[in-house]
Amino acid sequence: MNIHDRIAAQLPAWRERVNRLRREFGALKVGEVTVEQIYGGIRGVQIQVSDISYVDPLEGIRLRGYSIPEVIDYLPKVQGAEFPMAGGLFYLLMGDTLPTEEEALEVERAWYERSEIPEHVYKTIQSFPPNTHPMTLFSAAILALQPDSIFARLYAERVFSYEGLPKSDYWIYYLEDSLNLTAKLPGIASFIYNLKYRNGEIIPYRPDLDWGANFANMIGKGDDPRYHDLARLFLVIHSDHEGGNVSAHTAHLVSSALSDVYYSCAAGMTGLAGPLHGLANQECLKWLLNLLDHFGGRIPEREELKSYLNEQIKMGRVIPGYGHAVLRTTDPRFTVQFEFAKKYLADDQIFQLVRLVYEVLPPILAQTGKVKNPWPNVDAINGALQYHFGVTQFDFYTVMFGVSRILGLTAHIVWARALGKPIERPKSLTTPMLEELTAKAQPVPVVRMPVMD
Ligand code: CMX
Repeated sequence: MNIHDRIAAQLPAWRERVNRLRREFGALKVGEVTVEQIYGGIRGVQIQVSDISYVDPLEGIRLRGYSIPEVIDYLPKVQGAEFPMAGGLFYLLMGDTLPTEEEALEVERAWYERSEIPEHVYKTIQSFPPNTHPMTLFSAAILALQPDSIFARLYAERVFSYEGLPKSDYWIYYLEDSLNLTAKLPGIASFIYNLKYRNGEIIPYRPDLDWGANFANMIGKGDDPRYHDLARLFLVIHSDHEGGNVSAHTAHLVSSALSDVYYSCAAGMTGLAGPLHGLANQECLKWLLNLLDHFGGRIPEREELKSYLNEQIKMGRVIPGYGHAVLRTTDPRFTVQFEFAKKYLADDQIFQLVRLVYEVLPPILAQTGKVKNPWPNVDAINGALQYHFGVTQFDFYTVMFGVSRILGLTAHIVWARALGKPIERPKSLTTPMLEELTAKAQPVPVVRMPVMD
């Protein structure tokens, strides 16, 4: 069944489930909000529903209910590959069903057919100054595709016309836009890479390669099947991390105004470009290289590293790649890449450093008593792997993250339209209002629990 029909088949049941909850339990309270949460990044406040994925604090991400190892195990793979095709993952995220090999290949074929990039997009990218960050180019290229939005065109033409555009059909055009956009991402990302760091060539999208392998091929890694597999792994594991992270939440919010897929994903990408979110993977490799430099290009002894890290923490430095707003364990996306590295690049110096930091840093972070999650997140290893395979330009890593993350963002926003979600509009308060409220209350300070080793 193709992806459109798969969603259409699921929709009546999903709509009924959501409608029943709203109809029968609309006034039921789900939680409460504290003053600390209002000022503290609305952390932990349950403000939305995401059925695409869920981050369990102790288990990590589940994509449509499947853990990272399950996703890698169950999704179809091309012959000889260790990791799945992104087409199958896209089908799973969108269609809420594990695809057959044929269904995954159908997405891959649709991507190939839609992969041609309009000339003006290349020109847009080329028009920026040479020192522009690749994430700016990537976001701008997505916006440059916006004039092709089918949803935006049909909405403008039909919504106030006699013919009309039923709200219940919006998702169909969002899905079309999503397929059109995701099909072009390997080409856009690789053009940015080739323009900034290689010879500026445009390598055509090949019908005999899957989406991830095409990306690898188009950045000049045509002769490296192991990197093709790493690209597949990278592009599958970064695709989604439930609905509340900055990029997913932003794209969802923007699309709630019926801004199309291009506007919404470009907005999500500008959020991903922040150092506390997607940019952390470039920061992390920079940090590892500086660390190596600090020790004169050698792997430090365990005790040396310990005292260096203790000093950094005492100075209030944030160590990139460690900690998480939701996770309270080692990120399974770190683990799967760690296993890959142990198998294929155990002797790599940067990987050895990653390994040593992983052994030494968590107890130090835990001893601070304030870091809620002392364990590595996915960014603690991403860069080390790319670096090993010659993708050494670390300001490109967030673009790769973005290529993958848009698979998740589009699934969120297609389903938001399919379930008829309205425009988001939370209410804000003023500080005097809170002061007035607290004037009548007993003090209730937040108690910070020390994190145990
Ligand atoms: N190194 C040093 N201190 C850290 C730390 C780290 N890696 N992670 C958290 N802390 C500190 C915070 O700075 C904060 O200190 P203050 O109270 O003095 O401001 C304290 O510990 C409490 O923070 P937290 O509640 O544990 O973490 P948050 O939820 O506020 O922030 C995150 C989460 C990821 C932004 C933070 O851990 C961090 O900055 N990590 C490094 C950057 C990084 O790896 N980002 C990638 C995130 C991955 C993703 O987006 O999926």
